[in-house]
Amino acid sequence: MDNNDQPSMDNQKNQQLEQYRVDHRNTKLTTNQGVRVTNTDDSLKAGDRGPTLMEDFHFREKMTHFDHERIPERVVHARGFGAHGEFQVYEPMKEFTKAKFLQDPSKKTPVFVRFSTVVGSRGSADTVRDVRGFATKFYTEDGNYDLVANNIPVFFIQDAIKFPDVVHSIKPEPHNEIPQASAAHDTFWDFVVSNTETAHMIMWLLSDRGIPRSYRMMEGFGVNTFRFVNEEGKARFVKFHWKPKLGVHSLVWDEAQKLAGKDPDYHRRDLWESINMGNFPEYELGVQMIDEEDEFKFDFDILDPTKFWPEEVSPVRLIGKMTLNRNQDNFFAETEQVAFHAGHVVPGIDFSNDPLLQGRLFSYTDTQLLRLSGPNFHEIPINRPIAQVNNNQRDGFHRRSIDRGEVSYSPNSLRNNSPIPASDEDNGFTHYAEKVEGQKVRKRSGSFADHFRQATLFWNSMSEAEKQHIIKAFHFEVGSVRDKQIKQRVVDMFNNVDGYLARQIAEGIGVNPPASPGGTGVTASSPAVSQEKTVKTAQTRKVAILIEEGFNYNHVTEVMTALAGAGVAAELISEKQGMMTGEHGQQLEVTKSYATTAAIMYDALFIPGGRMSTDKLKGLKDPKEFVSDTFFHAKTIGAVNEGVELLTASNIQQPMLADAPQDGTVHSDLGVVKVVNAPDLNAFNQEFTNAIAQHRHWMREKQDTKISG
Ligand code: HDE
Repeated sequence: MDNNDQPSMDNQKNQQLEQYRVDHRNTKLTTNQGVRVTNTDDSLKAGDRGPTLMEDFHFREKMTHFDHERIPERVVHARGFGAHGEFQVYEPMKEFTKAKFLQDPSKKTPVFVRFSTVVGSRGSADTVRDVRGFATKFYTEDGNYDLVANNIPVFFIQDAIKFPDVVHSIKPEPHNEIPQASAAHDTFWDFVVSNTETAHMIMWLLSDRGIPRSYRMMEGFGVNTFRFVNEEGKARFVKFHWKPKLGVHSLVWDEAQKLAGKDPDYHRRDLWESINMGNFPEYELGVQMIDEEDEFKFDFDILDPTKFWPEEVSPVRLIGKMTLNRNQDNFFAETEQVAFHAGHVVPGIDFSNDPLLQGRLFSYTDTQLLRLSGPNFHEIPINRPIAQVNNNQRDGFHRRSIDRGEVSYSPNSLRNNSPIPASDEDNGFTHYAEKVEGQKVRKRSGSFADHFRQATLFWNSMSEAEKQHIIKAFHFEVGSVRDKQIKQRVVDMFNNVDGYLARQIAEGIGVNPPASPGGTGVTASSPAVSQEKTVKTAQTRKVAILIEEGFNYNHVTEVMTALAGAGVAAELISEKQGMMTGEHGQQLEVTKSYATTAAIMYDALFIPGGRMSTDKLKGLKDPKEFVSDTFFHAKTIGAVNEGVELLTASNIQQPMLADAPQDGTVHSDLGVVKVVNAPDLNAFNQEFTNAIAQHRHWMREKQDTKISG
């Protein structure tokens, strides 16, 4: 689908972008100088078999532009995907901040969001285990505000000066550029065991958070501590959150790995298609606030970026909602050229002394100067504020604005000192006048010394299934390390978090269990960090329906109608694409074949009845793989009448699949929903949709399941 067919949203940013959009339909080909070109397939030659002539300006220009059309990728977060949207606050936040975009509930602030992975290069796969970036640019009337967030609330390190080190260690190793987009290698784990402050973030990264199901089902966290400042100049410490309306959901590791091969664009495709279908992703903006007077009341330092503020200690107040409702028109112009900066704040939002944040305030513009070539990238359409820009900055590569007049300095008398410094009445930015004093020291605060207690808190908060996933992730990540002493040191380091965890890690990676019982003694948990109790809905999920000639048409159409009613999309899959005839002659079009899709692309599987169809399905390899993959990935499976036989025919020996349901009653066991000879499918549809809403049936992973031949 072409974006030009999408409804455009009527906001100031969109109107501004409209001036730059170009639609080349029904136009004549020209050079960049606007000269019409008659032929672009043959270069100008001296004789039709002769050499190309230097004077072929069209050839030279076309080739030169091509030769220069790549720019450096981001040093981290290179792979990303963007979308436009709008933000609305729920109620005035005047008491806490003077930020204008947080005052008027009737006002929609345009936003552009870029989601990303951190480690992989621009062409790497979407579903790798990694932190996800979640950067939002708010085009406010007071200038651009960027909330440059991640989907994990804590960071690897406490001081920005270590950022080059941690990034060098996790990126592909420099001698052979292996492995791509992965933390599973020696240099990273060497860094981890040499820097115990990484322990907490590692727990999050190796949890299900590291492999999200969708950008639409991911939280965002500002990580660093900022300040809200109100009209009276009163400040409060603040942490920012994005909470997805669809809940927080993840893939399973096997699925994530297979997807990386079958569909490396899985997450960007999911976002693009959802927006095109009108399933606009929504996220609520949440804030945690701590009064300045309470700065030292916690058993962690609120400026330490390796700590989160547990929601049970500091509740999250939901203050507004963001809706992503328009896909970008051009990936390079928008997603690639957008430049975010944790230091882009507006009056009412200010910084804290968090030493990670302080370093970020330098790094973003610095890297963008190279990546976007010079100091004028704020003039690139996607980066332009909707607020007016007036200053005495001039010249530089690619200057677009034509600044008039002889004056480009301040103060001046020739232009009445314009542009005139803004006053409080103009809502000019005044830095929060925090009192600071101290000696210059290259030192870490003693209040940052505890590296393990919140890691234990996180571990305690995990459900049994989530804990098992973390252990398995350690087995893969650290199991991929070659150096045995690093492996041993991982076990010993994580013994500080939890003894059981460390013993389980040791068991899978061929090193000794820890020598001491381990743990921090923390027994508390923070239920909000577990995904177990997140929002559960079937909305926007995708179901695979397997059919062959002679399928039961009524089953398919009834189930598809019921699913559509619950906001679930379904796709028909068969050995071949094209029209497929049901047992009573009705036809349906199959759009996906086994060659073009796989079970990992869906949230659930449905097999309708039909004698001929089922017999054919039972004789093919791919449908059985659909059953076993869907089963092992703990996703919902539904089958009706003869369709039930495909479950038995798969190579999984499991009563849940094999048991024949009694006539007419719906049989549902850990997300395997079956019915035979029911008068209608109402009860089945209800149960099937409820099961899809569960996202996964993790208890299935605990079952003793055998595989035959
Ligand atoms: Fe970034 N980060 N970062 N970061 N970061 C960049 O800026 C940096 C950190 C985040 O979609 C870079 O333009 C330092 C935390 C996102 O364009 C760079 C430190 C968080 C994105 C940079 C951090 C983030 C970036 C690379 C301190 C979560 C992608 C390209 C140790 C709150 C933005 C660029 C996009 C990108 C530096 C830590 C989020 C090099 C020095 C913590 C989402 O400037």
